[in-house]
Amino acid sequence: MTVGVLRRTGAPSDLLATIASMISMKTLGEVDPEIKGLVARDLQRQNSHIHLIASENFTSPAVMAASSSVFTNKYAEGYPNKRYYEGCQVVDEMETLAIDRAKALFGAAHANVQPHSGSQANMGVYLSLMDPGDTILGMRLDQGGHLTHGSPVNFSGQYYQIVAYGLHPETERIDMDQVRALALEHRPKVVLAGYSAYSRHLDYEAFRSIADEIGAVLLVDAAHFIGLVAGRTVPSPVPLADIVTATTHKALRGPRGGMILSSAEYASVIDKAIFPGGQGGPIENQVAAKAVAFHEASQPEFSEYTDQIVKNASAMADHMLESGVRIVSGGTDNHLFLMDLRSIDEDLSGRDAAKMLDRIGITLNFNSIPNDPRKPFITSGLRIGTPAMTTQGMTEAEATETARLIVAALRSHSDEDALTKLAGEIAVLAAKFQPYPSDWAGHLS
Ligand code: DSN
Repeated sequence: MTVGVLRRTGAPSDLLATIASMISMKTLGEVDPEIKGLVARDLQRQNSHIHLIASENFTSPAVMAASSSVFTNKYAEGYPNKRYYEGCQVVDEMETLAIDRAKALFGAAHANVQPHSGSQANMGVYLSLMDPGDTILGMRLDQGGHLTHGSPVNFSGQYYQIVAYGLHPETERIDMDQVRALALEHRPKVVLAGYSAYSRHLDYEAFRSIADEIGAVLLVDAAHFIGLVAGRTVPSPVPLADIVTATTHKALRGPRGGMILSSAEYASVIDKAIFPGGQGGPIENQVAAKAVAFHEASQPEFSEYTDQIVKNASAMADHMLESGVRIVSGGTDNHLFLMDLRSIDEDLSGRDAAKMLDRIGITLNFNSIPNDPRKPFITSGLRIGTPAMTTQGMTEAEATETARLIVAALRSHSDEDALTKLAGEIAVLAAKFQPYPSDWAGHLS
């Protein structure tokens, strides 16, 4: 029974007050101090470290405001003007705006902004193009690919035949001769280009020509670098690929979520594969936040930001190479690179190194390197990415200094006194480049 009904039936005022409080405008701190405290602690963690996880970033308060807006209350299964629920007039306008902004930003004929994540975007594309047992040609996870590109522990490897390519053993660049040979031998329905740990440009022309040779669909998973594409810092896959999947929360600096761009030919099958094929109701508050991110990414200053991401990654990789650290594929063209820790200390694993660095104020992730002798949960590598540190305001000078601090810490990993001193230097640097004001709550109210 609602407060309004109780009021009309003359219910006592303390009962009315109790019921009304259930939908009152109390703040997070008043309702749930425990969660508020955890938010505050993570804000403090985010504000006090240097952040180098290649897939993370800091969103603007505008993105967060849309993400936590009343659109969270709306069910809108379907697409604009074709919904299974009433009351979608405003949501339709908002989702249409998000779609139009994505199409304009990336020059795509079609955009689906409903995927809850990059993995769901990839699943949607697979559902739209393949039957179980069909073949897909993608990059091996341990060579820089992604779980959804055919890992045996992922749906992609369990429902589809996977043929996997890797890096050339000498150049550590994608071996396009191998890609072509595998394509001709196995005739996959889908040729997939994309990565989560590869530091070089993809050769879209070569992938396109291989896909054309065997009549396959060319899918580019741009989750990692779609932000760099938005800023025009790296070449766009959109003109050459049939379909591009992406996330919105990495270099693009939007809310957590996914999207799919495609030519007009695939629009209808993709939309059906996302809803009703793979998902139910879209998370419209996240769609609104994606729209805000597309707007932010279309501003001229976003290109300056994405150019700086790449400059920072190059500055870090250059310093490491000069310090004698081995970098997979010899450097970087994008926002990330992989360090081979064996060039610092054969006995130091990626996992131990990452934990030690996080403890002294630098947050990144351990990562397999090509042909890694260690298991994926141990590894011999670290992945370094610069989108978040660039949002923190760092440029080449700080990127080089951060690389110096990392190498010094890794070389002194068992010397607690040296690590304590380095932690002090890192804290001073991080304090100058906090992503958010220290006196902010970390949430909207
Ligand atoms: N987890 C993402 C990454 O870190 O690259 C990929 O899904």
